[in-house]
Amino acid sequence: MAKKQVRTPQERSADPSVVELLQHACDLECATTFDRADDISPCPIGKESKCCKNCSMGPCRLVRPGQTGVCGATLETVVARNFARMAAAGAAAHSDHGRGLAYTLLEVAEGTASDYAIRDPSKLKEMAGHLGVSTEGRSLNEIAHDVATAALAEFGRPHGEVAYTKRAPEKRQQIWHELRLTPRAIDREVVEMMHRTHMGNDQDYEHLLDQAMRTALADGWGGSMIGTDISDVLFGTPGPIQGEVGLGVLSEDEVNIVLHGHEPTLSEMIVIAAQDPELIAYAKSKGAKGICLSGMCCTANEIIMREGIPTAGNMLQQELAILTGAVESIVVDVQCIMQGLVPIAARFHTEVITTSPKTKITGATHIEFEEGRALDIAKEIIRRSIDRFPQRGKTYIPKDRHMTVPGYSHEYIGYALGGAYRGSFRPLNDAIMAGRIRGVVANIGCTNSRVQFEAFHRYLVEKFIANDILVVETGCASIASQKQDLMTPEALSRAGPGLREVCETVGIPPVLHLGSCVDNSRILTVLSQMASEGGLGEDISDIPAVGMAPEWMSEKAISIATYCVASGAYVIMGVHNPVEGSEVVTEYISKGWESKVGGKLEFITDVEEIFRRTVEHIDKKRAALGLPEYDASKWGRSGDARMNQLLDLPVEERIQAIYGGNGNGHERIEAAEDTLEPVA
Ligand code: NFS
Repeated sequence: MAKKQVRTPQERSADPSVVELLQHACDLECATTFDRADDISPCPIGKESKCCKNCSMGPCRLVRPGQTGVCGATLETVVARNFARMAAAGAAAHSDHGRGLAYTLLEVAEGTASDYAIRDPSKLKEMAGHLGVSTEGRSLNEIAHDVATAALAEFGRPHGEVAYTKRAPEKRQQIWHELRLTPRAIDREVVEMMHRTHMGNDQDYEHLLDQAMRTALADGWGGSMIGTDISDVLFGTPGPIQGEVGLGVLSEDEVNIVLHGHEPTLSEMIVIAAQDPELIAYAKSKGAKGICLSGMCCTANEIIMREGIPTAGNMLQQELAILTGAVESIVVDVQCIMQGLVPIAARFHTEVITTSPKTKITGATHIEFEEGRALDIAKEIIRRSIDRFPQRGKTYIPKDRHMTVPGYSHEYIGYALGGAYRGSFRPLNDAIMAGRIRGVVANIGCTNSRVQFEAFHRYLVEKFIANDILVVETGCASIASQKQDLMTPEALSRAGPGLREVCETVGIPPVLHLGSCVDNSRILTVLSQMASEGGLGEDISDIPAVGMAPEWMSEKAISIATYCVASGAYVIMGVHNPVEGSEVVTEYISKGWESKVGGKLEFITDVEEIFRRTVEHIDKKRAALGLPEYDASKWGRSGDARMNQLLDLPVEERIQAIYGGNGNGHERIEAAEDTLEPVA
């Protein structure tokens, strides 16, 4: 038998601070997800999705040409069913998160969750407009009550269609209607997907995969969008804010509490509780200098963009945070939480605290969160964490912290581009039309211990901006870029000349942080607004843009990819192709979906190929719109960079450079004066 290959820390990670901690883990003989990935080779049959275990006549492994399952299911059916179930699970996770927030809003309106408040009334009114709730002469609480009720009804509405789908461009809505892809109710699509993939139902791969699109659309334009909107209503719509990222944000002399998971309801309360003078004094009484909160994964995105709380890291850094020995507690709610946290925490003084009624982990402490007692529970969690501080042993915190400016909601992008009264995407469309910005990439999704940590994110994002492609990011991908200093004004020195000019003019970095993974719905909104603005076609599929998740791992990423495709986007995913077992299905989700909905999904594992195909697609879309060919040499002669160069020149030369050689400013004024009639 071939010996298992064990990767070196350098082969496992492109992030030097992670390499350092992986070396530390080796010294401590502490196994992490990277060790487990080396230890368990992926099942070759499952990896290609050639296994069906949807009934007890199986599991059936379809490994010979033409082989079918015991029921007669073909390879295409099995592969399509497996993929469709992944999309349904992802859609369920995001949407249930959205539903949780809708219940919180309802409690706020009813006065049973008094620790929360409505922080963005205008967003609430905007939601009311989308959901058909009247606002005229009504109190905020009355509106919030009806908005929450209407949002909850979207999950199980018996008739009609998911209301937020009307936020898509007209043309997109028509495509969905013609193909019967418009989701009817959020839960209904997930349930129907599970029903259809049960033994003995839908056995046509195209039909199954089309329902996967409808289910995913119920996520993107339903559950996730509701999640984003209500988070903004309750906790504030994000705007740019300065923060810090990296495991180095953990404090040597304060109580470290890492907030990990997804839903902002708990984390926002802990942020408030951590400022309580009594608790700070209590921390000091235990020998600590104070309380240091940091975020992990999507919770990190939620609290850095609204509260400026530093981000410790992304998905694959959760175990490593504990390995620093400096973490008193890691407080988790739902999603992307590794069970591996518990045995690692047992080696240190760290307590793993689960808080969601939906998630318990054997060996962790469970303190169940209730919206009605939110602040009290948050204080209890902090107190417990402080109690652990005196048990802290030797620490090993990497010196890795980076400045960042996250928090670009679509509202803020519109404001940055057009100002408070004329918020607009016009300047962005114009910049793309002129070719200053070649196109847009949405780089999203996870990190994955099967591939070198962050290697693809780091390489691709840097290369995109150098080629004048604006990058927007969410989730763990965004944390990778923040650790690479790509979300700062200084990052403009790494951008191409055209992109740099635009970013300098409007004052944005070349890589924009749009939030957590449910906030991919913000990307749908940005794309819809760009399509409606004019000049870039009439639909999302016309825009020179590509979505990607080069290091994806979760089913949520499959749902996101599928709703982006169904919304008209080209989406590239890395790591491996989960439908590899069937060439027919692989072809269908690419060329088949493209001819049907204008978007396509491809799995590409070569980083250069991802770059090449992205640029090819962007340039193809530019050509289809009749836009000028991208030419970097045309740009870089305006904006702050140009002004700085000009300031070094003598005045005459400066004027010459600004107004051009043939007819400079002075000459033009003189020529104009010659044409004037002398004054009598
Ligand atoms: Ni998104 Fe957020 Fe990260 Fe992947 Fe998990 S944290 S919801 S799924 S791993 S990006």
